[in-house]
Amino acid sequence: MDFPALKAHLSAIQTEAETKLQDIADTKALNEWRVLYLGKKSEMTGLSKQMGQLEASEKPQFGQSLNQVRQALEAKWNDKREALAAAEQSARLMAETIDVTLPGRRANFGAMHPISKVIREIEDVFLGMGFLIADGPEVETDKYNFEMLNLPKDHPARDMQDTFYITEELLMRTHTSPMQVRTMERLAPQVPVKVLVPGRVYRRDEDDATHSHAFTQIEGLVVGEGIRMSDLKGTLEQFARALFGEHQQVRLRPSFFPFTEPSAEVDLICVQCQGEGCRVCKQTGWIEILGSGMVHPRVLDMAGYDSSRYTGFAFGMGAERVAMLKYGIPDIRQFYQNDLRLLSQFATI
Ligand code: 2U9
Repeated sequence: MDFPALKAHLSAIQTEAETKLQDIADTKALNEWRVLYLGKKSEMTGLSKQMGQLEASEKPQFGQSLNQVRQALEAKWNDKREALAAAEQSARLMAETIDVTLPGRRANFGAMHPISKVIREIEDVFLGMGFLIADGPEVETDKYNFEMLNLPKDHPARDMQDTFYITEELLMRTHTSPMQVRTMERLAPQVPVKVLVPGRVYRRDEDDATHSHAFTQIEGLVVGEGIRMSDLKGTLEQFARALFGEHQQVRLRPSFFPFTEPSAEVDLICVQCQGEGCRVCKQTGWIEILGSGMVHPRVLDMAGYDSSRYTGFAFGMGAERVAMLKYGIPDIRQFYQNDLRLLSQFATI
């Protein structure tokens, strides 16, 4: 090729390169463009190799033209690169835009289970009266679950029909009382003993609306010098008023438990009809909520408290029963089904 032909070729390359550059819309295509028009194997590099064919006087001129075109294309490439980078950045910013005026999405908070709620509330009442709270094993020994509570070997409560046995000696506790025994043993001969024991207990019962083979008991025990039945009544009255309202009264009815003597069932004024008489209280105006009594002297002696010097009272209740009465829940099984429609009603926020 002679000088004019080479110059024409160079100009054609420049025109083509500039036209193609206009249509480029992304970085990848821009890089390919650079390789094609400015790279080692580009037509322009090919042209510079043909410079040898020119006259000596033409060479510098053509060399200058080559440089000008190369610089011009480099400059355009650079402008395009900056323009593309700016466009890509603003596209990214648009895509990441957050509308800070949108209302927040409410998090799905859990709620405390009604049984836990009742336990906490009752714990608070007794903590306020100076009780300590204790918990202990659900798998117990025959000794602590029965023997130490004056339930001798032939007692019907020990029957296979009523108790989940693991071995002859080990069983699922049928009440939380073993923990009161353990607390007495730990503290003896120190007085007073004032302890509240909430916890899960197990009985071989048929499940129905008011019974469960596993439920939650809350038991209390006070031991000291001069502890009397009136202390029992006053303490339980305090509890009843804190949970069910200042108007509450407690009524004691004679009963029997092997570990207390005398024993009493404790009634409250019906929470449904306030004593008028309704279906809940079977028209009596009262509902049973606790069992209680003065600790049997044999139980005190076995646990290390001289029964000729010390006396005590004890009581027990089912947390489920308290929750059923307090929240108007008609069936104990609802506590264990974990239906969110029930549970969410106990949310505090
Ligand atoms: C010791 C001494 C005495 C705890 C007591 C009851 C009466 C009672 C039941 C109520 C409903 C259990 O949940 S329930 O089925 N409890 O009636 N419990 S006196 O007496 C004790 C405990 C421990 C050392």
